[in-house]
Amino acid sequence: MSSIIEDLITRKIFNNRGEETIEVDVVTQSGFGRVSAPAGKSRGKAEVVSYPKGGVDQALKKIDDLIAPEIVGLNSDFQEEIDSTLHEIDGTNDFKIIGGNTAFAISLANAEAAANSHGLLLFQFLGGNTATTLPYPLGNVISGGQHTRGKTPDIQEYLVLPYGAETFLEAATANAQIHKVLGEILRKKSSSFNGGKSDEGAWIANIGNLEALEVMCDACEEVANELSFECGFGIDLAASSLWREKEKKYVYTREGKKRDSGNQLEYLLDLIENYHLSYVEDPFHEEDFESFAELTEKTKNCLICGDDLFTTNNERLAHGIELNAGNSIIIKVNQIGTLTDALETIENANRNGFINIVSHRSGDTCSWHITHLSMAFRCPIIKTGVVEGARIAKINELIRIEHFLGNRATMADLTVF
Ligand code: 2PG
Ligand code: MG
Repeated sequence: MSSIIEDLITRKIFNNRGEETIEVDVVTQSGFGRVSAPAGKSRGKAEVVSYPKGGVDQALKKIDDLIAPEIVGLNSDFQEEIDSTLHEIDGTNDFKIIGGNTAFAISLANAEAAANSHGLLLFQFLGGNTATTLPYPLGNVISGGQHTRGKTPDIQEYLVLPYGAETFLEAATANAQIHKVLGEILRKKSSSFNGGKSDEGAWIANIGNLEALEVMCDACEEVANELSFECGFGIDLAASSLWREKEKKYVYTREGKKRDSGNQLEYLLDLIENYHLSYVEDPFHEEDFESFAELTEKTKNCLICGDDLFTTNNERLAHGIELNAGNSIIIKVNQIGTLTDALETIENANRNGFINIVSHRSGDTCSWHITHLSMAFRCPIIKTGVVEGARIAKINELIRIEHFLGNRATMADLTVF
């Protein structure tokens, strides 16, 4: 059994939006790993650069010319060495030479190849025998903002979080049912609703921000009563996309309102209280750590989560921890590049009581690897949609893991609610 890397095989494939993306196979003497990279639409400014100039084609060329000669022959068991080699080859602090998505695909495919070389599943290899806790699925069911066009809510995502479920399968069932019930409610509500869905499989409907929250309440209550457990919900405002720096205001086009930071804070406090929100992601723009801190201080039993704010970057998280800016963080490995970089951030979050939420991207493939990361690194929540192929690939993988673990499987502890 050997984990020595024999080959890197690369190709261009497509994500769920039909955009080109990179796929990497890492072949060891006795194992194999395959990973393709996701893509964001509402991207944080501090994210690493996805591809070098010239896009996926250039990234593939860089692998052949620069990366494969350095990586082939190394031992895939030593993830940190693989990842630091990628940093050395690139030489910049934002992966602009080889591309963050190139680093992401090689780094994760390497981890899978190492696991496979040892005859282990990825989550067992990275997390050991005690990695038996499944995350709760946080799933987008109504889309708005930059993920849609036309007359839709200003808020980018309305998400369900069935934190009362006792198994992952129950939780996934609740999310799928809420999605279905919402579709029925929206159909009855408006004759213009045509069943359209966003990249993430969430409904696209001609409704306002508050109206969307009302229908979320109704659908969650109906399904919670039917299944006899609590189903919470929340929102991702992706507020950087609402923020106009010149005016220093959040512009809500659909609502016809503008809010300065103070008004935004009041608005959010009202929403959290009136709709009992369990989750609020990116409530302020990506440089406003102070407002994140104020909102966190003034709310209870609600996750205040930084996505564009932190961009999985440990330095940005460290700043957030200092200020108490939030209590949870979105982990998207391709925002930072390698598994080692992401793990550093995850561990820092854990040490400081921030909840880690491993996440898909709006542009994604059927790669299921983030599910194994959520298990291995004990992340209590995974944000990965409810329906649509790239989302279902991940949901189904967690159902398989739960089945595989049998009575050793437990659900994460979400005592925050
Ligand atoms: C987000 C994500 C995923 P994107 O803002 O959380 O839902 O969107 O992948 O477009 O950055
Ligand atoms: Mg987000």
